[in-house]
Formats: sequence, structure tokens, C-alpha cells
Amino acid sequence: MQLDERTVTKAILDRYHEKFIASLDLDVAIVGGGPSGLTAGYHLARQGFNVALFERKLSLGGGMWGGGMTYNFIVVQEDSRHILEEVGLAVEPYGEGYYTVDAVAATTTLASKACLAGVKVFNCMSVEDVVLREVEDVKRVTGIVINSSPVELAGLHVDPLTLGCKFLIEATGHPVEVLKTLVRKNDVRLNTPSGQIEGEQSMWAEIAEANTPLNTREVFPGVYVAGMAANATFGSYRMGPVFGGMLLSGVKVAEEIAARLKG
Ligand code: 48F
Repeated sequence: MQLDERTVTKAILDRYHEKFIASLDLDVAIVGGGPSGLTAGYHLARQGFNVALFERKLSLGGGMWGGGMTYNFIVVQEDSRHILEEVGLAVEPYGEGYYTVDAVAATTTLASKACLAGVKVFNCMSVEDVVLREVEDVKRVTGIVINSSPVELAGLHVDPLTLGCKFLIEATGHPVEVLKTLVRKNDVRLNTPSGQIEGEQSMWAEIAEANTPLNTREVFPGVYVAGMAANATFGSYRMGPVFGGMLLSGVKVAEEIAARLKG
């Protein structure tokens, strides 16, 4: 065979086009490829749902690569270690109730599992807005508005494209970026005490970890919050390089959305 560069180009264009077209009507759009988004994606895609994940950066993994302050180990607790063990990671006990995991192994494994389970990953792609519709007199998010990250970073005036989804998972971490856009641009109330984003509080790992799965829920018709975004939305604390809550949140949001998609 003679290697023809034009065939390489066509192969890439065709495959990306196929993936894009297959993502026009998603069951679930996940925004953010950190640990909560990846875990949610893996648990949804393995059940056969049409799931895509949008990540602004080139690499998946969000804030998990660097462990704590670039010392690249993460800590998880007893109730979440099984999530990492199930995907084949070595989880090492450290004292009573603490477990450590290599941060790079955890990040790459969660990313790999999500991809292999069938999550359609759009890296280098930013979600800049949502699509709103009134369904039976109730406003609901029915899609996402995306743009290429280099366009966004360069501040170029290029219009975005739009994809449809039954559910959106807001997993953008500390900035809660997509939900912020929703409340800034629209006269809407969230399912939070103030109806708005409550805002993240300082470090209190124990409370924050307990709250992350509890705060993982639907905050607006069609929109679930997961991971650190869930805590920031409901006004809870940050927790630093303890990742149990992120993983439990990813599993919980997948279970809740799967039940609704099946129901
Ligand atoms: O921050 P991130 O890792 O979110 P997470 O899954 O996990 C939080 C932990 O990493 C850590 C912590 C807990 O131990 O406090 O911070 O909640 O990943 C969020 C990802 O979302 C991407 C961003 O680049 C990051 O990789 N992201 C943010 N906004 C957008 C986005 C956007 N508008 N479009 C696409 N991706």
C-alpha cells in the first residue's frame, strides 16, 4: 500500500463527521472531563445510552492529574474505593479508612474506561451556552451550544454549533460554568435554597465529601450537577485532593439519569 496523505485527511473527516452526526440527539451531554464527568460517562455509556462528553482542554482528567499540589497521589475513602477497584486500579490502604491511588493511573484509567465504554469524547471543545425550550409550559434545557476551544481562547467572533440532549450533566468543577451562564442569561430559578447558585465555601473536607453525593441532583429541568459543581451550586465546602465524593457523585448522577431514561 502507498500511504496517501489525502486518504488520511478523508479518514479523519469522515470519522469525526460520523461521531458528530451521532451526537445530534444525545441521551446525555456531559460538560467537563474531570473525575465526576468521566465516572458518570462510563456508568451511562456501558448501559448503552448515547452519551457525549465535552472537555475544553486537550486532555481529559480535570483536576485529578496533579493529586495535591502536584504531588501526584489522590486519597479516597472506604465507601468509594470500590469504584476505582472495579476499573482495575490498585488502591492502597493508608491508616484506618484512608486509601491512596496513583493520580496519573487513576486519571488515565477513568478516561480510558469512559472512552472504551462508548462515551463520544469531544476534547478541545467548549460548551458556551445551552438551548432552552418550553415543554408543557415548563422551561427546560434541551441542548448545548458548543465551540472549538481555540476559537474561544483566541476570542474570535465565530458562531457556535448546537447539539440536542435529553439531560445535561454540569460537571465543570469549581467554576460551575454552564449553570452560571444559564442563570446569568435567563430569568430562571434553580432548585436551590435561593433559586440561584449558592457558591462554594472554603475547605472543610469531611462535610464537603458527605455533601457531594447529596448535592448531586437535578437543579433545573434537564440539568443535573455533579462533582465539585454540585457543591458550589448548593453552597457547600471544598475538599482538596480527596476524590471519593467525586466518584460517588459520578455514579449517582448516572444512576438517576439512567432510571429516568429507562422509565
Ligand atoms: O475540575 P474538574 O476535575 O471537576 P470535578 O469532576 O472534580 C473536581 C476535582 O478535580 C477537584 C476537587 C475534588 O477533589 O475539588 O477540583 O468536579 O474537571 C472539570 C473539567 O471541566 C472542564 C475543565 O477544563 C475541567 O477539565 N470545563 C470547564 N468548563 C467547561 C469545561 C466548558 N464550558 N466546556 C467544556 N469543558
